[in-house]
Amino acid sequence: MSKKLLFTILVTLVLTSLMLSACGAPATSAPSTTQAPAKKTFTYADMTLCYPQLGAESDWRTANTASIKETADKVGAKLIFSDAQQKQENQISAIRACIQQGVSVIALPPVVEDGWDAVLTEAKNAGIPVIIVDRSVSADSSLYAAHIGSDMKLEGERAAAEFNKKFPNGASILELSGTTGSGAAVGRAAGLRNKLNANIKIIDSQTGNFTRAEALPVMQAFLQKYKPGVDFQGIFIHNDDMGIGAIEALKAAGVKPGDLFIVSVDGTRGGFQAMVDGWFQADVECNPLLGPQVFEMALKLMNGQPVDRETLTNETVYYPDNAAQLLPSRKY
Ligand code: GZL
Repeated sequence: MSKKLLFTILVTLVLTSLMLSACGAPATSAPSTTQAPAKKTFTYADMTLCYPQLGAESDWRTANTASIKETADKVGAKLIFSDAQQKQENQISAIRACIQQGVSVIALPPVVEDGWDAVLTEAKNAGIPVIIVDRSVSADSSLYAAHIGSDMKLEGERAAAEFNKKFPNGASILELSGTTGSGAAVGRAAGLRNKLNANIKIIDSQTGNFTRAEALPVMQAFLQKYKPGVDFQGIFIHNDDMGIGAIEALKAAGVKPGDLFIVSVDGTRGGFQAMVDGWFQADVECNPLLGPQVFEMALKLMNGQPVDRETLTNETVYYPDNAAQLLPSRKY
């Protein structure tokens, strides 16, 4: 073979291979020796979930804590749990400790709406996803992955509907509100005012911080100022525990079950008993059993799967007419 022909063949081969590689030759190119490692799928056994619980102020909170702990045990995930005794600074310290520890996910039940931006930014910078649980936060939604909880404003609107139904010709009511600045109290108060008929007046509102102990003196002070049945005909109470504290003061003042139209929130066993005893005329459901949803979402976040930004619990209103029948089967 002449040198010229050999040279032409070589040049053609080189040009062809250059052209093929420029067009990203797929199938004929030799397999790469450095295949990307298969992406690991995390399981609950790989999960460490941080739950800086806000406190132990109510039966609702006790049930919420139990739901989280029982779910962690059931799925086999590691749980870092703490009780902030209703103090935001304690929740923030607990979150920072979890960030230091490099947990998989933080699930935060915020005691109040404001003041979370800095610590949520720290979690984001550490690459730890945050699920807001139960109450809401005012922080920018880019600072957390999702919210799972109740529609507190709707709960307030449902309470308003009960007063509107009971008092078509108008009335005066008191409000015993939850923790000042909490998403639950803010939402319920707003919802009540959104839907209450104009002829029903809220003549006073004080916080009982969601506890029986703090609601008792508030109700006593109300009874010093206002004559039950005369100055006011009803009370909106933001949770059953405060309602039970208020009942103690009402009893001491000689008020009888049914003298006042009382609407509470949560639907705990204590609330159901207050309906059986005739003290509450309606109890707006607020469900604390969020454990399964929280852990399911946390695992999705660990595996980079998409999650719903907002998951609101489907809830109802409970009434005295079947409270005795339902009480034995109540889960909280
Ligand atoms: C509501 C929750 C409230 C309950 C109270 O989702 O945050 O806090 O209504 C509890 O009983 O203390």
